[in-house]
Amino acid sequence: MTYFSPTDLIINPDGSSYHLNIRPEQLSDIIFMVGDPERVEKVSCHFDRIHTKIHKREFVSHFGELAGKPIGVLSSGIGADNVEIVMNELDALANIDFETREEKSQKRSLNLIRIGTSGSIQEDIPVDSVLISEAAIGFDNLAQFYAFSSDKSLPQIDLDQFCQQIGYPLPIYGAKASSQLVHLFSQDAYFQDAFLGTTLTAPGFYAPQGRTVRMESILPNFLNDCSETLVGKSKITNIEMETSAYYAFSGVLGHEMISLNAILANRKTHQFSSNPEKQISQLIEKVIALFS
Ligand code: R1P
Ligand code: URA
Repeated sequence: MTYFSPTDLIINPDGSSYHLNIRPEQLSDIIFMVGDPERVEKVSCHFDRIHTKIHKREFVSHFGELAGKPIGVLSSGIGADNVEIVMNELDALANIDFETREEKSQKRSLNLIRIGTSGSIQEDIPVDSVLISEAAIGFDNLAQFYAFSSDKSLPQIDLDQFCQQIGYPLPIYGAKASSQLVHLFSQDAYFQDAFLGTTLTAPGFYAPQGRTVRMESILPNFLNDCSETLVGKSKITNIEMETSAYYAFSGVLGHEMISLNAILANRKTHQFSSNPEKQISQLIEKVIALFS
């Protein structure tokens, strides 16, 4: 069995993981993932009981029970780089024995549900709608640090044609949602109006999402290029900042992951939601209803 040293897998003196501060026995199999630390309470207020609250940096987690099942919610803060920390530590909590620092022989698979926000890049996906990401395209550079990025046995998205046509000198990778969670959500009455789409994960909010405020982008046609160029037979539907990393790491580590997006902006029509808090609350309520 592989041994993970105290500098590869850092465990705090209280037996918790380095950044998340969660101890293995506190982890639930179902965890709602949010970006904003303040969103954690907006989710956990729907639990039947909360028994654990943890807070370190942007990583806030609450664990409790919902409909008789252990349940959790955890914030990652903004960005794929945070997701890299979150996924490594969640998986370690599930699949590494913190006493022996060795991988467990029996693997545990977590069900992770991102309740996030995003901007649409297609005119017909309006502000205040909900979008389920079936697949994600990562413009962040995380995957290239991991050997799995060249593993052809993993679910792949064929990006060759997209990369050729778009012609950007950027490393791009693709990853897919858990098909069983896509089935669960897309068949559910609460999600019957939701769009299914292909999400672009950007390594920033402004130029990497085609926004120009005072600094010019090197890619002035970014939004049009991305909204018109086909990925296989699909068009990219929306942009946010975490999903590709979640899908890539979940796929490799054997966890089930789905990313749900409250669409707050439509970049084609230049509209922004008049009540973003209401949209995210409504999405939270739908997710909670499905698990109740
Ligand atoms: C940017 O405002 C943030 O909002 C989106 C993006 O992915 C990014 O994290 O998601 P959350 O609302 O879940 O944070
Ligand atoms: N989150 C993003 O990352 N982009 C948007 O346009 C809206 C929310």
